[in-house]
Amino acid sequence: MKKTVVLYNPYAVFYTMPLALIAIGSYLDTDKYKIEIIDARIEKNPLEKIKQALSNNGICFATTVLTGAPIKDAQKISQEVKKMFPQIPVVWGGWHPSLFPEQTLKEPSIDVVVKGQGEIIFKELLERFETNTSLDGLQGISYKNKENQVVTNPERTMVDINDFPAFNYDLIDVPAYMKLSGRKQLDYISSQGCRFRCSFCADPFMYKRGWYGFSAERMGDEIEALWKKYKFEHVHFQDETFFTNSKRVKAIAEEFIKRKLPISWFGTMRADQGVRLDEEVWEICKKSGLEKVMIGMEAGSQEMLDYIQKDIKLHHIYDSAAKCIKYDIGINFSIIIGFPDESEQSVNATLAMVKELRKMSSKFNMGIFYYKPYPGNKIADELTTKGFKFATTLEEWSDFDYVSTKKSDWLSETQIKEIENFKFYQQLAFNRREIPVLKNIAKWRIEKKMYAFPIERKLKEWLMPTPRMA
Ligand code: B12
Ligand code: SF4
Repeated sequence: MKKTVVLYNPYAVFYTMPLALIAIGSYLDTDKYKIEIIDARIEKNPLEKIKQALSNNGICFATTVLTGAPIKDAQKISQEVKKMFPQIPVVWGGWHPSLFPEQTLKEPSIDVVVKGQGEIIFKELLERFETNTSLDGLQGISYKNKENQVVTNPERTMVDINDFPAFNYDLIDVPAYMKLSGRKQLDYISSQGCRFRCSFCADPFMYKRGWYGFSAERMGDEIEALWKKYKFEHVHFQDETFFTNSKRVKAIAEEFIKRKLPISWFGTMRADQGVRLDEEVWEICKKSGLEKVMIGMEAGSQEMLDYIQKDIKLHHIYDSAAKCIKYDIGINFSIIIGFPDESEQSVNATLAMVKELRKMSSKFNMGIFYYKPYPGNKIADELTTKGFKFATTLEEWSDFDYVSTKKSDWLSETQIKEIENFKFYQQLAFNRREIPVLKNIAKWRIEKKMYAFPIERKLKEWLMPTPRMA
């Protein structure tokens, strides 16, 4: 009889497909295991489903955990599972536990933490559970031994993701995600890791600046087969840096064209990558359906870009924006304000650049976030030596909110108030679907920095409250 492995996705506000769980589930032998992905965003009563699944020869309960609110849900569910099935091991994997394995294991219900790329480690872990063998020496995990002491095994080196089988999307209810996200979209991850070294980002710690991407041919085969099955209209590449290898990008676009796939697609791009991309590649990408890219602009002052080791120049951002306009491609820019000791001039320069970019195209959107120190990088190390106190428990990390508008350690209340007004009015001023008279008032407000009596803002917020992100 097959053993049941439950893979749990904690509650979150967006409906992206649970790719991490699909990745580790697809690597397991389905002749040996019944794999049940249970997603709190989809199931009405996830705990009941978990109970039913684990009652059927359950061998392991595993969950993927991002920092912030998902911790709360994952912790609560792990405690319930441990209460119901004390003999079944509880495993945590993903970004948060990989960065904080020892802290995570302080939670009594968690037995094992898988660090970094999980496919091979998880398969080997299950084999140890099945044969009831000690976890001694299993690379890439931290765990509690029989004496309840935390043991940290050596790290595992990342392997080429081309060695892994195709994602088995049958493990999830694909149409349910499409319905909830409001678009017939397929989430797909074509590469893992990132070669860059931005000093605020956890990726260099997680994947040690390694990067592997699927071959274009493999992606052509997989995406065509998936399209025949699900007839999606858009592919959202969830990679950290999709445009890392321009030859690969060109070949992928050619695969889509060759197979006549009637799809649009989205990918993540660094501003310098956009500048290095040949005109021919831009053209082919557009022809193959490239609809939008996401560019981590981060800051609008060279001083800050250098401080965060973004390794780009301001003109790269404008030059990539110009290319996107030329080929009628949208951009979601991501901006971070309030880095440690960031000067008022730097903050103002960033806001001014956001305004300039917004004026360039109605297809440009701006996501403006406040810097929140997060370990696993150079800035955090520097802050630690200066005495900055990071969260030390799962409970504290579960309250961590990357997108909070309430607090920033390096911005005054007045600055935050102005930035919040700016965020609201730049949306209103440049969104295509807004009422013209409101757009004009908003343009005047951001130009003059006149944010007194923000009645339009209050009205909009009352009519359309924004959902909390974490
Ligand atoms: C999709 C996504 C989301 C989805 C989450 C979907 C879900 N499952 O619930 C949504 C939109 C909800 C989301 C939200 C956020 N996200 Co997000 N997100 C991503 C994204 C783009 C893709 C994740 C993914 O599926 N990757 C593909 C899989 C295959 O890779 P993986 O996750 O690394 O998984 C591998 C290993 O980690 C491991 N593994 C993972 N889980 C498990 C579980 C087990 C049991 C095992 C054994 C192994 C294992 O094995 C996997 C295969 O090798 C990543 C960037 C990226 N490319 O990874 C950012 C990323 C994870 N997000 C990030 C951030 C900052 C956020 C937000 C804070 C953004 C914001 N401003 O709001 C929020 C907040 C999260 C929250 N607190 O609610 C950061 C890191 C966050 C962190 N430290 O936890 C990332 C890395 C982006 C970045 N570079 O900054 N996100
Ligand atoms: S911010 Fe982007 S480019 Fe920089 S290290 Fe992180 S994933 Fe790579």
